[in-house]
Amino acid sequence: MSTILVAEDLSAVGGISLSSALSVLTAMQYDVAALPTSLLSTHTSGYGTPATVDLSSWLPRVFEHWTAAKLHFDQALIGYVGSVELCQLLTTYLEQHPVSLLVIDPVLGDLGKLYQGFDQDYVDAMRQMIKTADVILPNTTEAALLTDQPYQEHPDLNVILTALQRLVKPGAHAVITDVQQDGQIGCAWLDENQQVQFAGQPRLPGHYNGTGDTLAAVIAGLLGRGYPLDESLKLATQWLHVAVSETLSQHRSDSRQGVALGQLMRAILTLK
Ligand code: PXL
Repeated sequence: MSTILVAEDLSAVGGISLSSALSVLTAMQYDVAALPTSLLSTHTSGYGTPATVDLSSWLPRVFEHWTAAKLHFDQALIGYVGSVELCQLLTTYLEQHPVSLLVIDPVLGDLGKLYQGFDQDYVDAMRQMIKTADVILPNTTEAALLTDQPYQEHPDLNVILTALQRLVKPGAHAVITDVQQDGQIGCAWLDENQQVQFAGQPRLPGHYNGTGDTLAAVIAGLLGRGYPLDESLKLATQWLHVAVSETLSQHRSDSRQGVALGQLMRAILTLK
């Protein structure tokens, strides 16, 4: 069994981030070290201002303990972090305890806007942190913020992916996760010949919180299990389509809740 460190917020209500990643990666047969980077009563989209606990004085104690206990993680997934200081703490720990695969979802915003509580300093800290990643998974909003370009719902993929590739180390991959093309939504990346590739599924109506968090967990899980990048992105996009379809079919009364995970779990369990 592989070990994976997942560092992102634990939002008690909303079914996103760590709650979703823990389910997905456990189903994918990982031993998950679930490290909350901050505690929130809900996520920050739609419930008003959450009650939060800043964990920046706890994290160094966690890392000290893990170091003393000689713990090793095979891979890591970083999602929503929450502050510049926390980004720096995580980067330092992972520099001192390298993993064989580091996936970073540089969670900053969505639909052209920064999430509540984030500012330009935080964008700069994220730009620093992604230099250490093997794979980054921004959405189009985050891709624009990281590359300092105005947000466009339909950016020139060649231009923006090339700009993102300049922000990561050689050999690392930048993948934009919410690209819309011809009625489809999915992932875009540059292949080894610098050609734009796209893996998409028919776009279903609505906007679902936490889709990016769940997608990132699935992609990190597949890559760690040895699936090549293109196959991982195709499969992850198909499975997220299944999850969003299930969510739609539930006719939920509270649209703030993250995507349904039941059918996605079933799909994951078909993996050999
Ligand atoms: O899905 C991204 C995300 C993660 N974590 C928290 C959030 C959001 C988006 O709103 O608020 C706490």
